Amino acid sequence: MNTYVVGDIHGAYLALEELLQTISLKASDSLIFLGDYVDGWSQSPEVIDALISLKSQYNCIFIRGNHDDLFLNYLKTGRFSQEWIIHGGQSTLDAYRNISLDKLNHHIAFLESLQPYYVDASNRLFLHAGFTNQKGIAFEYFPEMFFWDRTLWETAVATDASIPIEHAYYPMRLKIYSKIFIGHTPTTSLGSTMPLHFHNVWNLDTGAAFKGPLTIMEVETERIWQSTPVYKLYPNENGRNKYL
Ligand SMILES: [Mn+2]
Repeated sequence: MNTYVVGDIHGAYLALEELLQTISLKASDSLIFLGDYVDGWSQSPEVIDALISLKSQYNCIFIRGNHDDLFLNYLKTGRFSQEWIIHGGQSTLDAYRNISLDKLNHHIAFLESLQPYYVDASNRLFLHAGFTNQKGIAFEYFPEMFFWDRTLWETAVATDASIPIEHAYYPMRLKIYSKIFIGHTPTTSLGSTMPLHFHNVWNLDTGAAFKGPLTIMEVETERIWQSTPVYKLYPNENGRNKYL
């Protein structure tokens, strides 16, 4: 029985399918998706259809990403910001232009069902972005930070590896959970297309929306599978790259 955790997908249905075929799931396996299903490549509706279908076959946990929240807000209120349009929202609007009302309602229900975080029996925390309270998720004053924060990741990256965990300088937030799995801040921004690991934080957003691959990791063994770089699967699109 394996548990697989999946990084930011951003509409890259072809990459998701490629990886699911590679890992050949068993009925007893679990999947944890770290959020950002939409905004980027042209197949956001197909990604959500695939996730809904996986839910009927496997134990699945779906975390909420900031892009999923922006899209859901638009669907519920009709309002959106220019920032969202620039950062992938336009591709999602285009892809949903000819969707049936029935399917749209299923997708709204899916987006509303997304979880802010998940903690497993081994005290591993899974969430899209981070948290800000030194005592952990239950004490978060700003729940939107679960899908917007970048300071947890920056703290993990910037904390010198030589500082012992008992030292007064060691960040409190890195002591609470056995491991933390996040997406949100592409590892490509640190020059890597691999998942990156600092202290107890694993970042699985390997820049699928840009020039990186989609990544899946098996939680216990930390074995990694990566798709073809997504921009090669969508040669006639730009994703969230301004210029290719
Ligand atoms: Mn993302």
